[in-house]
Amino acid sequence: MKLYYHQPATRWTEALPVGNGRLGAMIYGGVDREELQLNEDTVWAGKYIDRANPAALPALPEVRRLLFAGRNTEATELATQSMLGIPVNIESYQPLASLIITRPAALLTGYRRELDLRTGIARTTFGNATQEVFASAPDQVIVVRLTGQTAVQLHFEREQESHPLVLTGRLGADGLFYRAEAIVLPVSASEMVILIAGATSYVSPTDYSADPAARCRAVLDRAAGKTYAQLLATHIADHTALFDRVSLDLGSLPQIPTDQLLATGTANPAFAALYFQYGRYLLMASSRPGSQPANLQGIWNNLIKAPWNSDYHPNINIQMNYWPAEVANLSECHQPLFDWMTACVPSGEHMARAHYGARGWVMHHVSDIFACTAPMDGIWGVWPVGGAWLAQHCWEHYAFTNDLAWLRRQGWPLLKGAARFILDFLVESPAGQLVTNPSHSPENEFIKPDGTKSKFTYGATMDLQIAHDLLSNCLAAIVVLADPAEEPFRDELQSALDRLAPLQISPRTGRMQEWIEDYAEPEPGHRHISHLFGLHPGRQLTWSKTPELMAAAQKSLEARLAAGGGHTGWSRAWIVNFWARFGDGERAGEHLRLLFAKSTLPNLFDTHPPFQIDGNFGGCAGIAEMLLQSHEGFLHLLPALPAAWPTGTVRGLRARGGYTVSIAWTAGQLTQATVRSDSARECSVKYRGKIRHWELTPGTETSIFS
Ligand code: FUC
Repeated sequence: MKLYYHQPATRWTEALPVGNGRLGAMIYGGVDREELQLNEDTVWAGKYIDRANPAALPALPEVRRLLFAGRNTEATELATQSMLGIPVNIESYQPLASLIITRPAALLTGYRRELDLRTGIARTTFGNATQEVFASAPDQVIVVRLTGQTAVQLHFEREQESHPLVLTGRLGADGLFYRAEAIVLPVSASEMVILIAGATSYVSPTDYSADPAARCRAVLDRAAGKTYAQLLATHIADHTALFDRVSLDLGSLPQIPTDQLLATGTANPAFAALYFQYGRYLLMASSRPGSQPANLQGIWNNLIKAPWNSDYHPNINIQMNYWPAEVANLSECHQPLFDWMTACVPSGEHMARAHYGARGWVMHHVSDIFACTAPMDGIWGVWPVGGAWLAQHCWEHYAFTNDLAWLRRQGWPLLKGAARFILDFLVESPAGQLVTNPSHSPENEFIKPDGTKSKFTYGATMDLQIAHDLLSNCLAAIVVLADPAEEPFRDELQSALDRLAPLQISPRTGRMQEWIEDYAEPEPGHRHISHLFGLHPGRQLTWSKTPELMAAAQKSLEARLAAGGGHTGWSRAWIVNFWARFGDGERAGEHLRLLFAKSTLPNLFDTHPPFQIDGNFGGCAGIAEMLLQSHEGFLHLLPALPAAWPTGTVRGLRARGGYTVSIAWTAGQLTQATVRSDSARECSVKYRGKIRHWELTPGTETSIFS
């Protein structure tokens, strides 16, 4: 469970990440000049802006009429003029600073740098010098210990400027204040401990009143009162308490450095186990209770203007970040997503009223820590179902944890607000069915029979699947909430669900239709495979309940792949999850290998290109999905095991219903499985087509199939 190298990083994508959810560092492992590139998750330019466009609501009926009449080009023009947020762009998540350590050049003999995923410690050794770095979640500082080194000098750098051990600034004329501060605790002539703190004035999307200096001082004072051994022990206890919940053994890797392994060893099944655990590590490092949710780069960004602003993209990317959270037994790492969603609700309610005259809260395809909920960027931003998709995570969190108190307090208000918006937003189509209008199949384009191209439509398949998912999840939530006051709302949900436009199979191609009409596509290998949402991450499509739609969905995926699909890291990772849900271990495994071979950087970060962390998380979730599924109301063991993984053991995966599951197999055959339930007294388990029922004692591990 280590990444290691025989040379320092020369590029940022070779450096090794540590993080405590809020603070992160990319460690180059330099000898004479070391750089710890630092991030703090609220160092984000911009502020809350009321982006509501007063022209939007008056234009809505006409935009809808034009789209229903097939006048997509005119609808696009009108919506581009009147329905986008003002202004139309957000600003970038930024680096905090870099801590530069200069030391007399040493020989590179015996040089090694490594990241130990199990302990969360990045260690560099050369000659008799060592450097250890970790980001402590309990102590909220980054800790560096240097031994065997003298005449070490430290300074901060930001935007090519050098600063002493306190660096302060402001993100633009009226943006957040930020501060990085380091203190040095000499231990001996050749040993020192450096504590690094970072903070901004950010409190919430609209409150920037915190004092970064006081914040840094508080954590530094507290940490400086502890010895290195105490800081280390607290960190390791915290880190391993999460990390050690799951183990995955798919064999052993050759003892070669990670860059060589990436070049020659990704077909080894044990590489998938390393990638899986790295995904868990990255989620722990970029999303912890109290932090912001993981953005497009987790928390690691060295650019003042990052690709896509390193933002939150709720049309796949931020959701993908959280796909492993529950199944990979890191449920508390999911919490920052919910807190951010809750913080976005006031802005989302305002936008729902202002742009659509609707109740509830809306979110479009771009957001930030300032609760941006407006349609952004361009016409493809007029996609008002991002919040509805995000709300799926609330139901999943409940389904995996059975945490009814959490559902009442936070999950249900989010779900209900998202559903209220969708209920009001749905309109009757000319065919008399409920559809979204306006709508997109995210970022994809179609060709109309008259040869014109458009992105803008009504009732795109993904919207219908998201609406189905949200309304069904709300109905399920109402059952467990058992609150008679929700009965009128339940009726509203049910009648909308009954009237939703159905999913369609193209008579022309036999594929799942991506749009309400059977359009042709200019880019048939498009990276978004949105019309398969109901397969994954949704649960609408399964072989047992919807075999025809499943067969059509499989044809859609095959057509995407035949046209070169899966060329971005996250797209490839989604494909792994799709094949796992189809129960096709061979193709899931094949695309996993392609993810490793084509979309993985030297430090095992996923590349879009460029670096984007969603593929790491999507790949991690896909590996879990190959070993255990639970979306059909039963545990499904080894639903998509590739022949290339003949023997293995996984311990500690989580399943819906509050189960913890361990599975062992040999020569492709299940040899042992155990289930422990939090509270349920029984479970249904499927293996190779047979479902069996088992009685359980809550809190006790029960062997099944043995
Ligand atoms: C969506 C994707 C892009 C990229 C961006 C951050 O817009 O279509 O590929 O991942 O998010």
